[in-house]
Amino acid sequence: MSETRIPEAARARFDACLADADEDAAVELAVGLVTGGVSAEDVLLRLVAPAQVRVGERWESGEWTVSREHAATHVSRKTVDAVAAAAAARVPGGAGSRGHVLVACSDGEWHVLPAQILTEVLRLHGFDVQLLGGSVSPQGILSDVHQHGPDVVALSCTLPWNLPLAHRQIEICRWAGVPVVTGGAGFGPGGTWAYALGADLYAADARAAADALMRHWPPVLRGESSVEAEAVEAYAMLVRQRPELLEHMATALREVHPGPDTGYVSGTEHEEGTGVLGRLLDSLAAAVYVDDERVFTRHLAFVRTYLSARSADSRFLIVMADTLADRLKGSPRALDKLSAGRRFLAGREEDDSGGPG
Ligand code: B12
Repeated sequence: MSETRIPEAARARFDACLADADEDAAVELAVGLVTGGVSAEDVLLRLVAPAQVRVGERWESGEWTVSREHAATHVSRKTVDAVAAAAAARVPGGAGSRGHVLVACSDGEWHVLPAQILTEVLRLHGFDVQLLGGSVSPQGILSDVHQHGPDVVALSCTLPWNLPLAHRQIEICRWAGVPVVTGGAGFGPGGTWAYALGADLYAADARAAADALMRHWPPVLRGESSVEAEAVEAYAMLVRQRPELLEHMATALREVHPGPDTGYVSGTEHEEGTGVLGRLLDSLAAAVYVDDERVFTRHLAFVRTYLSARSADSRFLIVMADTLADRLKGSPRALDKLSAGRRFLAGREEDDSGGPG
Protein backbone atom coordinates (compact mmCIF):
# COMPACT_ATOMS: atom_id res chain seq x y z
CA MET A 1 0.00 0.00 0.00
CA SER A 2 1.59 3.33 -1.01
CA GLU A 3 1.84 6.01 1.67
CA THR A 4 0.32 9.46 1.36
CA ARG A 5 1.58 12.55 3.11
CA ILE A 6 -0.97 14.26 5.30
CA PRO A 7 -0.95 18.00 4.53
CA GLU A 8 0.59 20.07 7.32
CA ALA A 9 -2.57 22.20 7.47
CA ALA A 10 -4.69 19.11 8.16
CA ARG A 11 -2.33 18.04 10.96
CA ALA A 12 -2.51 21.48 12.53
CA ARG A 13 -6.31 21.48 12.28
CA PHE A 14 -6.50 18.04 13.87
CA ASP A 15 -4.27 19.19 16.74
CA ALA A 16 -6.60 22.15 17.22
CA CYS A 17 -9.64 19.81 17.31
CA LEU A 18 -7.95 17.79 20.06
CA ALA A 19 -7.07 20.95 21.96
CA ASP A 20 -10.70 22.10 21.76
CA ALA A 21 -12.05 18.59 22.36
CA ASP A 22 -14.09 19.11 19.19
CA GLU A 23 -15.13 15.58 18.29
CA ASP A 24 -17.37 16.51 15.35
CA ALA A 25 -14.75 18.63 13.63
CA ALA A 26 -12.04 15.99 14.18
CA VAL A 27 -14.22 13.23 12.73
CA GLU A 28 -15.26 15.40 9.78
CA LEU A 29 -11.65 16.26 9.00
CA ALA A 30 -10.36 12.69 9.23
CA VAL A 31 -13.26 11.10 7.34
CA GLY A 32 -12.98 13.88 4.74
CA LEU A 33 -9.38 12.84 4.11
CA VAL A 34 -10.46 9.21 3.62
CA THR A 35 -13.27 10.10 1.23
CA GLY A 36 -10.85 12.44 -0.54
CA GLY A 37 -8.56 9.51 -1.33
CA VAL A 38 -6.05 9.34 1.54
CA SER A 39 -5.80 5.75 2.80
CA ALA A 40 -7.46 5.11 6.16
CA GLU A 41 -4.18 3.59 7.32
CA ASP A 42 -2.34 6.84 6.64
CA VAL A 43 -4.99 8.82 8.46
CA LEU A 44 -4.65 6.54 11.49
CA LEU A 45 -0.86 6.36 11.47
CA ARG A 46 0.13 9.77 10.15
CA LEU A 47 -2.61 11.97 11.54
CA VAL A 48 -4.08 10.44 14.71
CA ALA A 49 -1.06 8.59 16.15
CA PRO A 50 1.42 11.51 15.96
CA ALA A 51 -1.22 13.89 17.30
CA GLN A 52 -1.52 11.61 20.34
CA VAL A 53 2.23 11.77 20.88
CA ARG A 54 1.93 15.57 20.94
CA VAL A 55 -0.94 15.24 23.43
CA GLY A 56 1.43 13.26 25.67
CA GLU A 57 4.13 15.91 25.36
CA ARG A 58 1.70 18.65 26.33
CA TRP A 59 0.60 16.67 29.38
CA GLU A 60 4.16 15.75 30.37
CA SER A 61 5.31 19.37 30.06
CA GLY A 62 2.48 20.55 32.31
CA GLU A 63 0.87 22.59 29.54
CA TRP A 64 -2.23 20.39 29.67
CA THR A 65 -4.05 18.95 32.67
CA VAL A 66 -4.92 15.28 32.89
CA SER A 67 -8.55 16.03 32.06
CA ARG A 68 -7.56 17.93 28.94
CA GLU A 69 -5.49 14.93 27.86
CA HIS A 70 -8.48 12.62 28.56
CA ALA A 71 -10.79 14.80 26.48
CA ALA A 72 -8.32 14.90 23.57
CA THR A 73 -7.81 11.12 23.71
CA HIS A 74 -11.56 10.60 23.67
CA VAL A 75 -11.73 12.62 20.43
CA SER A 76 -8.93 10.50 18.92
CA ARG A 77 -10.72 7.28 19.85
CA LYS A 78 -13.92 8.51 18.21
CA THR A 79 -11.90 9.51 15.15
CA VAL A 80 -10.36 6.05 14.87
CA ASP A 81 -13.85 4.49 14.98
CA ALA A 82 -15.17 6.89 12.34
CA VAL A 83 -12.20 6.39 10.01
CA ALA A 84 -12.56 2.61 10.32
CA ALA A 85 -16.29 2.83 9.54
CA ALA A 86 -15.63 5.10 6.55
CA ALA A 87 -12.98 2.71 5.22
CA ALA A 88 -15.27 -0.31 5.68
CA ALA A 89 -18.01 1.49 3.76
CA ARG A 90 -15.58 1.96 0.85
CA VAL A 91 -14.85 -1.79 0.66
CA PRO A 92 -18.34 -3.36 0.63
CA GLY A 93 -18.33 -6.90 1.96
CA GLY A 94 -14.98 -6.35 3.70
CA ALA A 95 -11.54 -7.40 2.63
CA GLY A 96 -11.98 -11.12 3.46
CA SER A 97 -10.00 -12.93 6.10
CA ARG A 98 -6.30 -13.61 6.01
CA GLY A 99 -6.43 -15.10 9.50
CA HIS A 100 -7.54 -14.49 13.04
CA VAL A 101 -5.72 -12.12 15.40
CA LEU A 102 -6.57 -11.49 19.05
CA VAL A 103 -5.32 -8.07 20.20
CA ALA A 104 -4.80 -7.45 23.92
CA CYS A 105 -3.07 -4.96 26.17
CA SER A 106 -0.61 -6.25 28.69
CA ASP A 107 -1.73 -6.75 32.25
CA GLY A 108 -1.78 -3.33 34.02
CA GLU A 109 -1.80 -1.46 30.72
CA TRP A 110 -4.56 1.08 30.12
CA HIS A 111 -3.15 2.61 26.94
CA VAL A 112 -5.79 1.08 24.69
CA LEU A 113 -5.66 3.49 21.77
CA PRO A 114 -2.41 2.01 20.35
CA ALA A 115 -4.08 -1.43 20.38
CA GLN A 116 -7.22 0.06 18.85
CA ILE A 117 -5.22 1.61 15.99
CA LEU A 118 -3.37 -1.67 15.47
CA THR A 119 -6.72 -3.48 15.34
CA GLU A 120 -8.10 -1.21 12.64
CA VAL A 121 -4.92 -1.31 10.55
CA LEU A 122 -4.85 -5.12 10.65
CA ARG A 123 -8.52 -5.17 9.64
CA LEU A 124 -7.71 -2.89 6.72
CA HIS A 125 -5.18 -5.52 5.66
CA GLY A 126 -7.87 -8.19 5.70
CA PHE A 127 -7.26 -9.83 9.07
CA ASP A 128 -10.14 -10.89 11.24
CA VAL A 129 -9.35 -9.09 14.52
CA GLN A 130 -10.81 -9.11 18.00
CA LEU A 131 -9.74 -6.43 20.45
CA LEU A 132 -9.86 -7.54 24.08
CA GLY A 133 -9.07 -4.08 25.46
CA GLY A 134 -7.00 -2.75 28.36
CA SER A 135 -5.22 -4.66 31.11
CA VAL A 136 -6.00 -8.26 30.21
CA SER A 137 -4.99 -10.83 32.82
CA PRO A 138 -3.11 -14.01 31.81
CA GLN A 139 -6.17 -16.04 32.81
CA GLY A 140 -8.37 -13.75 30.73
CA ILE A 141 -6.17 -14.09 27.69
CA LEU A 142 -6.04 -17.88 28.05
CA SER A 143 -9.77 -18.10 28.26
CA ASP A 144 -10.14 -15.95 25.12
CA VAL A 145 -7.54 -18.02 23.32
CA HIS A 146 -9.53 -21.17 24.12
CA GLN A 147 -12.80 -19.58 23.19
CA HIS A 148 -11.76 -17.99 19.90
CA GLY A 149 -8.82 -20.07 18.68
CA PRO A 150 -6.78 -17.22 17.13
CA ASP A 151 -3.81 -17.83 14.84
CA VAL A 152 -1.80 -15.26 16.76
CA VAL A 153 -2.10 -13.01 19.81
CA ALA A 154 -0.97 -9.39 19.37
CA LEU A 155 0.17 -7.94 22.67
CA SER A 156 0.49 -4.20 23.22
CA CYS A 157 2.60 -2.74 26.03
CA THR A 158 3.25 0.99 26.44
CA LEU A 159 4.69 1.10 29.95
CA PRO A 160 7.91 -0.86 30.53
CA TRP A 161 7.10 -1.51 34.19
CA ASN A 162 4.39 -3.89 32.93
CA LEU A 163 7.00 -6.17 31.34
CA PRO A 164 7.02 -8.86 34.05
CA LEU A 165 3.24 -9.12 33.74
CA ALA A 166 3.48 -9.18 29.94
CA HIS A 167 5.84 -12.13 30.31
CA ARG A 168 3.11 -14.19 31.98
CA GLN A 169 0.75 -13.42 29.09
CA ILE A 170 3.35 -14.33 26.47
CA GLU A 171 4.13 -17.58 28.27
CA ILE A 172 0.52 -18.59 28.66
CA CYS A 173 -0.33 -17.97 24.99
CA ARG A 174 2.72 -19.85 23.79
CA TRP A 175 1.96 -22.65 26.26
CA ALA A 176 -1.44 -22.89 24.55
CA GLY A 177 0.39 -23.17 21.22
CA VAL A 178 -0.45 -19.65 19.99
CA PRO A 179 2.43 -17.41 18.84
CA VAL A 180 2.65 -13.86 20.12
CA VAL A 181 3.43 -10.72 18.13
CA THR A 182 4.32 -7.74 20.25
CA GLY A 183 4.46 -3.97 19.92
CA GLY A 184 4.34 -0.70 21.78
CA ALA A 185 6.93 1.56 23.40
CA GLY A 186 7.03 -0.60 26.54
CA PHE A 187 8.88 -3.37 24.72
CA GLY A 188 11.91 -1.12 24.33
CA PRO A 189 14.11 -0.09 21.44
CA GLY A 190 13.64 -2.49 18.54
CA GLY A 191 11.49 -4.72 20.73
CA THR A 192 14.56 -5.84 22.66
CA TRP A 193 12.57 -6.60 25.82
CA ALA A 194 9.83 -8.38 23.86
CA TYR A 195 12.37 -10.84 22.50
CA ALA A 196 13.89 -11.21 25.97
CA LEU A 197 10.44 -12.30 27.17
CA GLY A 198 10.17 -14.90 24.41
CA ALA A 199 7.88 -13.06 21.99
CA ASP A 200 7.75 -14.62 18.54
CA LEU A 201 7.67 -11.34 16.64
CA TYR A 202 7.89 -7.61 17.29
CA ALA A 203 6.82 -4.72 15.06
CA ALA A 204 7.51 -1.03 15.58
CA ASP A 205 4.18 0.18 14.27
CA ALA A 206 0.88 -1.12 12.98
CA ARG A 207 1.93 -0.98 9.32
CA ALA A 208 5.08 -2.96 10.04
CA ALA A 209 2.95 -5.43 12.04
CA ALA A 210 0.63 -6.03 9.09
CA ASP A 211 3.59 -6.40 6.71
CA ALA A 212 5.40 -8.79 9.05
CA LEU A 213 2.33 -10.93 9.60
CA MET A 214 1.67 -11.13 5.88
CA ARG A 215 5.28 -12.09 5.21
CA HIS A 216 5.45 -14.67 8.01
CA TRP A 217 1.94 -16.11 7.79
CA PRO A 218 1.04 -18.32 9.52
CA PRO A 219 3.16 -17.12 12.45
CA VAL A 220 5.08 -19.83 14.25
CA LEU A 221 6.39 -20.36 17.77
CA ARG A 222 10.02 -19.37 17.56
CA GLY A 223 10.66 -17.05 20.51
CA GLU A 224 12.76 -18.02 23.49
CA SER A 225 12.77 -16.26 26.82
CA SER A 226 16.18 -15.16 28.09
CA VAL A 227 14.88 -14.08 31.49
CA GLU A 228 17.13 -15.69 34.09
CA ALA A 229 15.82 -17.59 37.10
CA GLU A 230 17.92 -15.38 39.42
CA ALA A 231 16.35 -12.29 37.88
CA VAL A 232 12.87 -13.67 38.54
CA GLU A 233 13.88 -14.40 42.13
CA ALA A 234 15.27 -10.89 42.65
CA TYR A 235 12.12 -9.44 41.10
CA ALA A 236 9.88 -11.56 43.33
CA MET A 237 11.77 -10.34 46.37
CA LEU A 238 11.14 -6.73 45.38
CA VAL A 239 7.46 -7.46 44.90
CA ARG A 240 7.22 -9.11 48.32
CA GLN A 241 9.00 -6.16 49.96
CA ARG A 242 7.03 -3.54 48.01
CA PRO A 243 4.76 -2.29 50.86
CA GLU A 244 7.65 -2.02 53.28
CA LEU A 245 9.95 -0.33 50.73
CA LEU A 246 7.22 2.14 49.84
CA GLU A 247 6.84 2.98 53.51
CA HIS A 248 10.58 3.66 53.83
CA MET A 249 10.54 5.81 50.72
CA ALA A 250 7.58 7.80 52.00
CA THR A 251 9.32 8.36 55.36
CA ALA A 252 12.52 9.49 53.65
CA LEU A 253 10.49 11.78 51.42
CA ARG A 254 8.79 13.39 54.43
CA GLU A 255 12.21 14.03 55.94
CA VAL A 256 13.45 15.94 52.87
CA HIS A 257 10.09 17.57 52.16
CA PRO A 258 8.36 18.04 55.51
CA GLY A 259 5.64 20.29 54.07
CA PRO A 260 2.41 19.08 52.46
CA ASP A 261 3.32 17.36 49.22
CA THR A 262 2.03 18.45 45.86
CA GLY A 263 0.15 15.28 45.08
CA TYR A 264 2.44 14.52 42.15
CA VAL A 265 4.49 12.27 44.35
CA SER A 266 1.99 10.72 46.74
CA GLY A 267 -0.24 9.73 43.88
CA THR A 268 -3.34 11.88 44.18
CA GLU A 269 -2.79 13.03 40.59
CA HIS A 270 -2.44 9.51 39.35
CA GLU A 271 -4.70 6.93 37.83
CA GLU A 272 -4.24 4.12 40.29
CA GLY A 273 -3.09 5.99 43.36
CA THR A 274 0.35 4.46 43.30
CA GLY A 275 2.11 7.71 42.50
CA VAL A 276 5.69 8.42 41.64
CA LEU A 277 7.14 6.26 44.44
CA GLY A 278 5.26 3.13 43.43
CA ARG A 279 6.20 3.57 39.79
CA LEU A 280 9.85 4.06 40.71
CA LEU A 281 9.81 0.74 42.47
CA ASP A 282 7.93 -0.98 39.68
CA SER A 283 10.42 0.32 37.10
CA LEU A 284 13.31 -0.88 39.21
CA ALA A 285 11.66 -4.29 39.54
CA ALA A 286 11.04 -4.50 35.78
CA ALA A 287 14.67 -3.48 35.11
CA VAL A 288 15.79 -6.30 37.39
CA TYR A 289 13.43 -8.71 35.65
CA VAL A 290 14.69 -8.07 32.10
CA ASP A 291 18.19 -7.31 33.40
CA ASP A 292 18.42 -3.95 31.66
CA GLU A 293 19.10 -0.77 33.60
CA ARG A 294 17.54 1.32 30.83
CA VAL A 295 14.07 0.37 32.05
CA PHE A 296 14.92 2.20 35.26
CA THR A 297 17.02 5.09 33.92
CA ARG A 298 14.51 5.96 31.20
CA HIS A 299 11.81 6.07 33.80
CA LEU A 300 13.93 8.34 35.96
CA ALA A 301 14.39 10.63 32.96
CA PHE A 302 10.62 10.77 32.49
CA VAL A 303 9.94 11.49 36.18
CA ARG A 304 12.56 14.21 36.27
CA THR A 305 11.02 16.02 33.28
CA TYR A 306 7.52 15.50 34.62
CA LEU A 307 8.35 16.91 38.04
CA SER A 308 10.43 19.84 36.88
CA ALA A 309 7.62 20.83 34.48
CA ARG A 310 5.46 21.13 37.60
CA SER A 311 8.11 23.08 39.50
CA ALA A 312 8.48 20.13 41.85
CA ASP A 313 11.96 19.40 43.14
CA SER A 314 13.22 16.21 41.51
CA ARG A 315 16.35 16.02 43.69
CA PHE A 316 14.46 13.75 46.07
CA LEU A 317 14.96 11.01 43.46
CA ILE A 318 18.57 10.73 44.60
CA VAL A 319 17.39 10.38 48.20
CA MET A 320 14.97 7.67 47.06
CA ALA A 321 17.73 5.79 45.24
CA ASP A 322 19.92 5.95 48.37
CA THR A 323 17.07 4.86 50.65
CA LEU A 324 16.39 1.87 48.45
CA ALA A 325 20.07 0.98 48.16
CA ASP A 326 20.23 0.93 51.93
CA ARG A 327 17.28 -1.49 52.15
CA LEU A 328 18.29 -3.72 49.26
CA LYS A 329 21.79 -4.63 50.35
CA GLY A 330 20.98 -8.35 50.00
CA SER A 331 19.99 -8.03 46.35
CA PRO A 332 22.99 -7.44 44.06
CA ARG A 333 20.77 -7.33 40.98
CA ALA A 334 18.59 -4.56 42.41
CA LEU A 335 21.67 -2.71 43.68
CA ASP A 336 23.24 -2.87 40.24
CA LYS A 337 20.20 -1.19 38.63
CA LEU A 338 19.98 1.31 41.48
CA SER A 339 23.57 2.39 41.02
CA ALA A 340 22.94 2.85 37.30
CA GLY A 341 20.00 5.06 38.29
CA ARG A 342 22.11 6.91 40.80
CA ARG A 343 24.81 7.57 38.17
CA PHE A 344 22.17 8.71 35.74
CA LEU A 345 20.69 11.15 38.26
CA ALA A 346 24.10 12.49 39.14
CA GLY A 347 24.54 13.22 35.44
CA ARG A 348 27.63 11.05 35.23
CA GLU A 349 26.16 9.05 32.43
CA GLU A 350 24.93 10.13 29.06
CA ASP A 351 21.20 10.79 29.07
CA ASP A 352 19.96 7.66 27.35
CA SER A 353 16.32 8.55 27.87
CA GLY A 354 15.64 8.17 24.12
CA GLY A 355 12.15 9.55 24.70
CA PRO A 356 9.30 7.93 26.57
CA GLY A 357 8.98 4.18 26.94
C1 B12 B 1 -3.65 8.77 25.95
C2 B12 B 1 -2.62 8.45 26.99
C3 B12 B 1 -3.06 7.93 28.20
C4 B12 B 1 -4.50 7.52 28.44
C5 B12 B 1 -4.80 6.22 27.66
C6 B12 B 1 -6.24 6.17 27.21
C7 B12 B 1 -6.47 5.16 26.13
N1 B12 B 1 -7.70 4.78 26.03
O1 B12 B 1 -5.61 4.71 25.40
C8 B12 B 1 -4.56 7.33 30.00
C9 B12 B 1 -5.17 8.54 30.64
C10 B12 B 1 -5.28 6.07 30.50
C11 B12 B 1 -3.08 7.29 30.35
C12 B12 B 1 -2.62 6.92 31.59
C13 B12 B 1 -1.30 6.91 31.96
N2 B12 B 1 -0.26 7.36 31.22
CO1 B12 B 1 -0.40 7.83 29.36
N3 B12 B 1 -0.32 8.48 27.62
C14 B12 B 1 -1.25 8.67 26.74
C15 B12 B 1 -0.63 9.26 25.44
C16 B12 B 1 -0.86 10.76 25.46
C17 B12 B 1 -1.12 8.72 24.14
C18 B12 B 1 -1.06 7.20 23.96
C19 B12 B 1 -1.37 6.91 22.53
O2 B12 B 1 -2.51 6.74 22.18
N4 B12 B 1 -0.34 6.96 21.65
C20 B12 B 1 -0.50 6.87 20.22
C21 B12 B 1 -0.16 5.49 19.73
C22 B12 B 1 -0.76 5.24 18.39
O3 B12 B 1 1.24 5.36 19.59
P1 B12 B 1 2.10 4.08 19.93
O4 B12 B 1 2.01 3.74 21.34
O5 B12 B 1 3.41 4.37 19.42
O6 B12 B 1 1.43 2.87 19.09
C23 B12 B 1 1.92 2.46 17.83
C24 B12 B 1 3.07 1.46 17.95
O7 B12 B 1 3.71 1.45 19.19
C25 B12 B 1 2.45 0.15 17.58
N5 B12 B 1 1.89 -0.71 18.58
C26 B12 B 1 1.29 -0.43 19.72
N6 B12 B 1 0.85 -1.55 20.30
C27 B12 B 1 1.17 -2.56 19.50
C28 B12 B 1 0.98 -3.94 19.62
C29 B12 B 1 1.46 -4.77 18.63
C30 B12 B 1 1.24 -6.26 18.74
C31 B12 B 1 2.15 -4.24 17.51
C32 B12 B 1 2.68 -5.14 16.50
C33 B12 B 1 2.33 -2.86 17.38
C34 B12 B 1 1.84 -2.05 18.38
O8 B12 B 1 1.39 0.47 16.72
C35 B12 B 1 0.81 1.71 17.12
C36 B12 B 1 0.34 2.38 15.88
O9 B12 B 1 1.36 2.44 14.91
C37 B12 B 1 0.87 8.86 25.64
C38 B12 B 1 1.87 9.69 24.84
C39 B12 B 1 2.60 8.86 23.77
N7 B12 B 1 3.77 9.28 23.40
O10 B12 B 1 2.11 7.86 23.28
C40 B12 B 1 0.98 8.92 27.17
C41 B12 B 1 2.07 8.11 27.89
C42 B12 B 1 2.27 6.76 27.24
N8 B12 B 1 1.50 7.96 29.23
C43 B12 B 1 2.37 8.06 30.18
C44 B12 B 1 2.10 7.89 31.56
C45 B12 B 1 3.24 8.16 32.50
C46 B12 B 1 0.85 7.49 32.01
C47 B12 B 1 0.45 7.22 33.47
C48 B12 B 1 1.45 6.45 34.29
C49 B12 B 1 0.18 8.60 34.07
C50 B12 B 1 -0.46 8.57 35.40
N9 B12 B 1 -1.68 8.92 35.42
O11 B12 B 1 0.16 8.29 36.35
C51 B12 B 1 -0.87 6.44 33.32
C52 B12 B 1 -0.68 4.91 33.32
C53 B12 B 1 -1.97 4.14 33.09
C54 B12 B 1 -1.75 2.67 32.85
N10 B12 B 1 -1.56 1.89 33.90
O12 B12 B 1 -1.74 2.20 31.74
C55 B12 B 1 3.77 8.38 29.63
C56 B12 B 1 4.71 7.16 29.73
C57 B12 B 1 6.12 7.59 30.07
C58 B12 B 1 6.94 6.43 30.56
N11 B12 B 1 7.46 5.64 29.66
O13 B12 B 1 7.09 6.28 31.72
C59 B12 B 1 3.44 8.87 28.17
C60 B12 B 1 4.52 8.57 27.13
C61 B12 B 1 3.15 10.38 28.24
C62 B12 B 1 4.37 11.27 28.25
N12 B12 B 1 4.71 11.91 27.15
O14 B12 B 1 4.97 11.41 29.26
N13 B12 B 1 -2.29 7.72 29.31
